[in-house]
Amino acid sequence: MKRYVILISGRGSNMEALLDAALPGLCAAVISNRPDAAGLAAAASRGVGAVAIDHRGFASREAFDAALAAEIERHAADLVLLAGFMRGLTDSFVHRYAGRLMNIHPSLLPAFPGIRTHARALEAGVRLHGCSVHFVTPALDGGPIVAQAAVPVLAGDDEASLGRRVLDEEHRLFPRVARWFLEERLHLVGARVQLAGETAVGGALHVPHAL
Ligand code: NHR
Ligand code: GAR
Repeated sequence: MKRYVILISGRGSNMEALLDAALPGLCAAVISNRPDAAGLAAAASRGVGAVAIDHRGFASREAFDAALAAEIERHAADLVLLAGFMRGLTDSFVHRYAGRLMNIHPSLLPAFPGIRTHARALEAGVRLHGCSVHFVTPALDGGPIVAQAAVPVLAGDDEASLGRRVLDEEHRLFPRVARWFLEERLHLVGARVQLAGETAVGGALHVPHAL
């Protein structure tokens, strides 16, 4: 059975969706860079080890990332999932976990990397918004995209209503992708994502409901 760890910074609803999905792997730990992250208690209540490594206690990004990697190594993780993790990671950390480090981002990348994605989608007037799971590379939110889920932007949407619709899809998408990886169907080959045994999906906008 493969082992995975989840990195969070806050609420942890994506982490809860992963833990509740009965994935074919062992969640060895949940690690937060913020000691006050609500998700730490939610992990502990599910019997998963919860660890805080406060980034403010380190003199540099390199030193924080080294401590983070040491903790991940302690758990012998095969897969590292960023679920609302809000610290940019150094190139050396990203290279160490190349091909086994994935992030869920609340936009249809490459549109709206970075923060305030829902507000920026509304300002831009896009009719479709959503979320993306990508392998992490040094370029922030720029790594190879594995899967996306789209939602319509509705008349009268505000940041909260649109964000809620996207978050519901995040909770479906990330466990689905994590399962592919744990089943050894998903691989990063160079800069290309390979998914074995994918079912052909016809027509438009059947993602994620037809996955
Ligand atoms: N690291 C690398 N190298 N590459 C990516 O693609 C990464 C990453 C680390 C995190 C998640 C990401 C997102 O989904 C992620 C992707 C935070 C920042 C950031 O700049 C950037 C991207 C993401 C998350 N954070 C500030 C920083 O100074 C801190 C903000 C805060 O603490 O609130 O690191 O969007
Ligand atoms: C999620 O919407 C996630 O996609 C986003 O933060 C939220 C975390 O919620 N991630 C980023 O914006 C990364 N920069 P959660 O803690 O309840 O999973």
